[in-house]
Amino acid sequence: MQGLTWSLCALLCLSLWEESHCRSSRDARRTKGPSLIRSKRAPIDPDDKRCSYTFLVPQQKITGPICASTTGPEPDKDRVTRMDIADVREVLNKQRREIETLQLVVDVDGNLVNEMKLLRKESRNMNSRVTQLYMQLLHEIIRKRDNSLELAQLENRVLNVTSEMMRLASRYRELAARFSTMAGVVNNQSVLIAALEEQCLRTVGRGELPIVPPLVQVVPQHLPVNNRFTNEIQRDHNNRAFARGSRMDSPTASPFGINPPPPQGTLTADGPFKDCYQVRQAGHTTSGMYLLKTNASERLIQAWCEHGLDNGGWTVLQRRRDGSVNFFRNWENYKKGFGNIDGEHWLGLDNIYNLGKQGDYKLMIELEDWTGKKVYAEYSSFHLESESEGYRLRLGTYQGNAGDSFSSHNGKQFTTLDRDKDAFSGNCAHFHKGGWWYNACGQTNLNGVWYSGGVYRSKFQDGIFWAEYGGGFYSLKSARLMIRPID
Ligand SMILES: [Ca+2]
Repeated sequence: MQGLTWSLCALLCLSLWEESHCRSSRDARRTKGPSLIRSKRAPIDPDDKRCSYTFLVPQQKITGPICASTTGPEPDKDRVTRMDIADVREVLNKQRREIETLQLVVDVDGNLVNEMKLLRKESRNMNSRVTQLYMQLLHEIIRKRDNSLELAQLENRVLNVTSEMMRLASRYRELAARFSTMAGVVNNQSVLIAALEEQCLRTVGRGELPIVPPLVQVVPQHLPVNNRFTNEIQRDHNNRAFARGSRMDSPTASPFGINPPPPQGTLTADGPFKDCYQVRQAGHTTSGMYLLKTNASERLIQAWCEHGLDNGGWTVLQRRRDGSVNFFRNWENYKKGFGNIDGEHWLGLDNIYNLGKQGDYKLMIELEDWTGKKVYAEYSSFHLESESEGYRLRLGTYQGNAGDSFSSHNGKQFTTLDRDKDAFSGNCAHFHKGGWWYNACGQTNLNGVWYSGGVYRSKFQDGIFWAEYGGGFYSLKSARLMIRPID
C-alpha cells in the first residue's frame, strides 16, 4: 500500500513537471489550476538557469492513508529523480542547441540588417548624387543653348557688318572714280582758264601782257585722293596757309640765325658733328636737333637729324608739313636759312653748299600726299656749286617710286624773288611763290605755297607740287629733302 502511494506521487510529480515544464514563476502564478499552485521561489539566481520546483499537494480531505513518510523507500525516489534530471538535461541541451542555432540565425540576420541599412544609405546617397548630376546636366544644356544663340547672333552681326563694309567699299570706289574724273576736269579747266585769261588780257591790253611761265601739263592717271577736298582751297590758302605770322606778298626780313625761334626738339650737348651721319655713327639713334659744324666754316649749324628712316644718319635740308612758315622769301633768307628746325624750315644754301663739299652725298626726297601715303625720290649724288655760281644744282641719277620730277632742274642756279637766275624770261619765283632751282619754270616746286587739302585752284602753279606725283595742281601735304654720305 505504501509502495503504491509513492508510485502515484511520482506519477503526479512527473505529469505536473511535464505540464509546467520550466515555465517562469509568473506563468505559474497565472495558472489557475484548481488543484495545483506553484509558488515563486524568490529570489532566483539569474545565473542558475536550472528550474527548481516546489510541489504542493492540493488540499484535500485525506480519507486514506498518507503516503508521505520520512522513512519511505529512498531507493525508488532517487531513481526517478535521476531519470528526470537526465531527461531534463537532454531537453535543456536540445533547447540550448536550438537557442544557439537561433542565436546564430539572429546574428546573421543582424548582419544582414546592418548591410541592408548600409545599402539603403548608399542608395540614398547615390540617388542624391544622380539628382545633382542631372541638375548639372540640365544647366549645362541650358547654357549651351544660350551660347549657341549668342553665337548665332554674333554671326548675324558679322554678316551684317561685312555686308555694310562691302556696300561702303563699293560706294567708296564709286566716289573715288568720280573724284578722279572731277579732279582731271578741274586740272584741265585751270589750264583752260589760264589760257582764256591770257587771251582776254591780250585782247583788252593789246598785247601788254606780263609773260607767264608754261603750266605743268601733267595730269596723273591716279591722283592722290583725300576726303577733305573742297572748292574752298583758295580761301583756305588765304586764311590758313599764312595765318601764323607772315604775309605771302611781303617776304620775311628776318633770316634764320638772326632771330632764331626757341628750339622745341631735343638738342644734345654732344658735338658738334660734321653731319648727321657722324651723329648716327657716334651712337645717337633718336631723331632730333643736333649741332653740326662743317669743315668749311666755323659757324655752328642747328640741324634736324633723321634717324628713323633707312638706318638714319640723314641731315634734313628742308621740311614742309603744315604751312606754318612762309617760304616766299628773298635771296638772303634762302642763303642763311629760316624756319623752325623742329618744324618747317630751310637749312640755308650756304650750309647746304658747305655740307656737300665734305664728301659724296646722296639726296632723298620724301613726299606725303593727303591720304597719308609717302613716296620717295632718291638721287645717287647731290651737291651745290658756290654762291658765285648761284648755288647751281648737281644731281645724280634718279631712283624711287615718286617719279623723276627733279632731273629737269639739274644744272640750274637758285632763283628767288629778288635774284632771277632761271631759264624763263620772267622770274619763276614770282609765279611759283618760292625759291628754287627753277628752269622755265619746272616740274617741281617744293618751296611753294602750302595748300590744305591737295588739289588747289590758283592762277599759277604755286603749290608744293611734284609733277610726276599729283600734277601741278596738287599740293602735297608734306615734303622733306635729306642728304647722307653715299654708302
Ligand atoms: Ca628768268
